[in-house]
Amino acid sequence: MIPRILLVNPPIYDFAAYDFWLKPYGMLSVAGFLRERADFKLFDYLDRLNSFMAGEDKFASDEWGRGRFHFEKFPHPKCLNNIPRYFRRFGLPRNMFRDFLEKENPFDFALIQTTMTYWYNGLEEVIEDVRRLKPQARIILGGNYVTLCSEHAKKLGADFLVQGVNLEPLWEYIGIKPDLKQPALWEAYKKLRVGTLKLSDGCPFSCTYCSVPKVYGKFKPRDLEHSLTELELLCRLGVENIAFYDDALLFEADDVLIRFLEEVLKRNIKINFHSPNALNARFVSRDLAELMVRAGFRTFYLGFESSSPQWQKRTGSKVFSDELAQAVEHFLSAGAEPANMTAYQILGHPFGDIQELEASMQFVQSLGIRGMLADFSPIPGTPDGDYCRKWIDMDEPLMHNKTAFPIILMGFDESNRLKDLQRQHNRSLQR
Ligand code: B12
Ligand code: SF4
Repeated sequence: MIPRILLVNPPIYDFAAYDFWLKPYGMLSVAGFLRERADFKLFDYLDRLNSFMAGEDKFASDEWGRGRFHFEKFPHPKCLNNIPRYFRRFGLPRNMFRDFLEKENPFDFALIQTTMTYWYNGLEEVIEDVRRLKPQARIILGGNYVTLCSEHAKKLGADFLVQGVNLEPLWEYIGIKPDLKQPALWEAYKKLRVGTLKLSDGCPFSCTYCSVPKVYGKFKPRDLEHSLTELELLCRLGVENIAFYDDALLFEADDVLIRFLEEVLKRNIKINFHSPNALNARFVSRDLAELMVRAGFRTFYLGFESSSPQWQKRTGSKVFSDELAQAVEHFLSAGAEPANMTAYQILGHPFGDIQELEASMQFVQSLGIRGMLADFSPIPGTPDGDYCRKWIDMDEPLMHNKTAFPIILMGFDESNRLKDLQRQHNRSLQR
């Protein structure tokens, strides 16, 4: 008998959450390596195609597969009491999971995806239910929260934590040999329209607000054949939109993205690609932009953060303003829709005094594309995150909340004023 493994993507407790191509890709990758060596059942609280949310207009997907989650209002956690926004629980109702567990046979293991550090309330809920209704299952957590807040995660009562990207201890713990050639276990979904891919790990930059360089080390391309196998599987399952989860998708493009996209064209694969995790404008050449548009890229998110040269240099020099302008020009002349191009700018960064955010917003507007204020989440173990100990208790992951931190730093009114200004800029582009 092969072991039975439960896979859970937990609900989100937060002020805001939106299905911006969110998938538990880390957990599905691990499950894929164990394909046919275990019997899997998936419960994804954030699956908008689940019959509970599917069919309701308010949860319908937009043209690129994004949409709203079901939510219930929930009391604020004590430490976030002063944040004047509704606190909510997003995802399928808790009793659906309990009913599901009651009907299932015992599990040997329960794998639970962890994502943002400040989303651990969802894990507590899942762990409590699994412990009560499936006490035989050994609970395993992996992903970003466990990696960045391992001491905190140890207190949640799981049996085993997978920190970082080394999976050897996991294989040893569960006693199954993986097949690392296998694609992620996407077929665990009954119905799937959105998938994710990652062609590489790590990033060559060292931005002072980011955890990626420390967690992943040197930039490393993933095996191209493996990515193509995942792509083919997603196509067979009927996926229409794919979001890349790479941190540096355009780095060493000749060896990574270009080879991948050339195969997409050669195999005549028609799918929409998206880059929610910020492209680096520095690497966008005319030819690369043209290839990306031709191969199916439809939305383009560019990491910009600030037009202030002083801020750019102080935080790692990942991109300068002229590079953003050049990239936008290349994408536009390749045929990208300006309405589908967005530059991210950090809101509530601790060096906000030198960020010149309003000038940055104006600069982005002058390029004819949308801007999006990305609320700053302080991350433990990064220089900027550690600097934030001045204002908040960084050992309490709820305080890393991206909605909360800008309000704590600059006040509710100022944070709202800047968000309104960004909305005005974006509206003026539509005229
Ligand atoms: C994709 C991504 C997103 C996606 C959403 C992902 C999702 N499903 O929710 C988008 C683009 C929407 C996003 C948004 C944001 N993100 Co983000 N994002 C990431 C990214 C690139 C990958 C996360 C991920 O899915 N990893 C899982 C897979 C893909 O990684 P992997 O290496 O293959 O995983 C291996 C191991 O880790 C392990 N593993 C992973 N998961 C699991 C699970 C189990 C059970 C097991 C056993 C093993 C295991 O096995 C895998 C085998 O290869 C990370 C950076 C990074 N590289 O980790 C940042 C990261 C998580 N994001 C971050 C930030 C700051 C944000 C934003 C706040 C940015 C902003 N200001 O808008 C927002 C917040 C959104 C919100 N609603 O609150 C921070 C973390 C912040 C925090 N406090 O936790 C990170 C770490 C980047 C950084 N700057 O350092 N993000
Ligand atoms: S370029 Fe992006 S992924 Fe790389 S260190 Fe900077 S913020 Fe992190």
